[in-house]
Amino acid sequence: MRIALHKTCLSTLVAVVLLAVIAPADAEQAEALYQAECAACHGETRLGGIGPALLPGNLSRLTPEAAEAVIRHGRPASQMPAFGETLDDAAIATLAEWIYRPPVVEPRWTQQDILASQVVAHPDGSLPDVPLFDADPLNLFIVVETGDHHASLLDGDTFERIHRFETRYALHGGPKYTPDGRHVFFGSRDGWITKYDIYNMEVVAEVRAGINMRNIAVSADGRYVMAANYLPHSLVLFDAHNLDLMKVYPVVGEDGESSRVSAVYAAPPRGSFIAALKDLEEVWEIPWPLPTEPVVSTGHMATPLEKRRGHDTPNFQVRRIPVPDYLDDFFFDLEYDHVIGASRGGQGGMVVNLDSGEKVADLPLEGMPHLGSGITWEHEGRRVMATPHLTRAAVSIIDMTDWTVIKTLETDGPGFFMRSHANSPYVWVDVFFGPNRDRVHIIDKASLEIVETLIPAPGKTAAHVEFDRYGEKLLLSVWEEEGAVIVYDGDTLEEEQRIPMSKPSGKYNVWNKTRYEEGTSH
Ligand code: DHE
Repeated sequence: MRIALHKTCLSTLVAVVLLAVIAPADAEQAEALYQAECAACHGETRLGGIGPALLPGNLSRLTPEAAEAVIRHGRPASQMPAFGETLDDAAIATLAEWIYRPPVVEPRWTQQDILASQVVAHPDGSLPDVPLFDADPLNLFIVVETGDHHASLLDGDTFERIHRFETRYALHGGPKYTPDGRHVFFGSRDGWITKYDIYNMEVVAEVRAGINMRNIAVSADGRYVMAANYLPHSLVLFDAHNLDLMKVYPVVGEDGESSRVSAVYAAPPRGSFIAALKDLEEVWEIPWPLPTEPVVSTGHMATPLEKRRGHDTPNFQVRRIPVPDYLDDFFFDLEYDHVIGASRGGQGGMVVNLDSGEKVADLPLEGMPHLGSGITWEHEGRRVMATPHLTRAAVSIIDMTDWTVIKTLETDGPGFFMRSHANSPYVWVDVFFGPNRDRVHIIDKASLEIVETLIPAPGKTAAHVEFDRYGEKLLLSVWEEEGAVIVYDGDTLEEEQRIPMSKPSGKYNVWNKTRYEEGTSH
């Protein structure tokens, strides 16, 4: 299996450049230091333990300078101690440099490792079925706080914090709810899947699916969880009840070449998981069993299917859909007929029909469209989709009936996340990168113009919005260590409340996610 340590983000690139200029540390000395000071928590082979994995691919979000600071000062609200008083500067620098080096022995994560990692604190069905709080269980928000690796459960009507709990290190991607909204699954970059019982405010089960994971998806009936990994090159299927391992899918092409998985999503109208692959020109579709009895109603997206669409692939088997390019970042139309993908080079996109496998359109989108953040709405009788770009100060708006770009809006810098709600007249897009990262643009869905630019906290990154179930109020993150979540009125755009949080990233409303509401991520 080919294990590639791909450098996809800026901080990793910085790490690589620094490695080239720092005098190489003595490997043996570094290894000995690591074993003496770090291995007890981070694992003898750097795969992680109480602490996160310390491998180059897992450290892509951390600059070497930040790694040095963490070693020196520790991490507040975690078990990471400050080594500044026991190690001298040279030893700290040696360790900080060494953890970005690829390990001599290729890291492995086998089926046995997955099985051995599973912890079931409260077996499914063992906790009470009634929420321990009064809030509307369908209007709750989960807020991920990446500063000190916690998550908060917020009442979506009063915005009071109901519970705050520790999460695994570096959660990434949206947490995924069961259709009744009772349970939520989190995925961490280190491969951990955590199942949390919202009603009882308890972590009920955990399992580690891989070493470097992208994201997870939950089937529309809430019975299965699929994990997408970069390392190893695999998809891993679990029974959602207690996170029991069901199947490991090595991601290998017909020619034997293996691939990282870009991401996996549930496609409820197809009754299947759809995974895009980063190093193979294929999309994989893996069907889950069609329900034999009515499922809990969760809006139009979970209507039980009567028959499989476009194929007769047996349950849990892989249907390979060849595509004309590698898919990095992608999105679906409302019916899940098409996948809209960005090409690996980030200089364009394409639309592929998931039934026929044919490319139906090219998208002339330069500057790394961030299609994973795309949203859609109805505009003058047509469905349009909009996407920010990661390397271009623009938002592109596309007519989904003929896949033409109907408008390119200039912004104050490249953005990361877009959000709206079926009941809101506005789309919110952040300016995530560059000097204007404290700005958020508000686009009018009817005129397709930017009508307002907010600066909620001057000099501080403002990003990622999520609406409440009614589309009336919304939450925006001040994405800083000593940050906050701001509550806005969705119509007047007035700030109503500021809740202090530790580098809050994504916010996820139970109703919007379980109903697959328009304007939010799924
Ligand atoms: Fe993400 C979602 C990929 C960097 C924060 N990000 C996703 C998803 C994908 C993705 C495929 C959808 C998964 C899902 O929700 O199930 N992200 C990538 C990248 O390829 C990229 C550019 C590089 C990488 O390092 O992986 C990347 N992402 C980042 C960040 O740097 C962010 C800003 C900070 C962080 O915590 O890593 C970041 N990504 C997020 C968040 C979501 C996300 C908060 C969920 C958004 C949502 O609203 O659903």
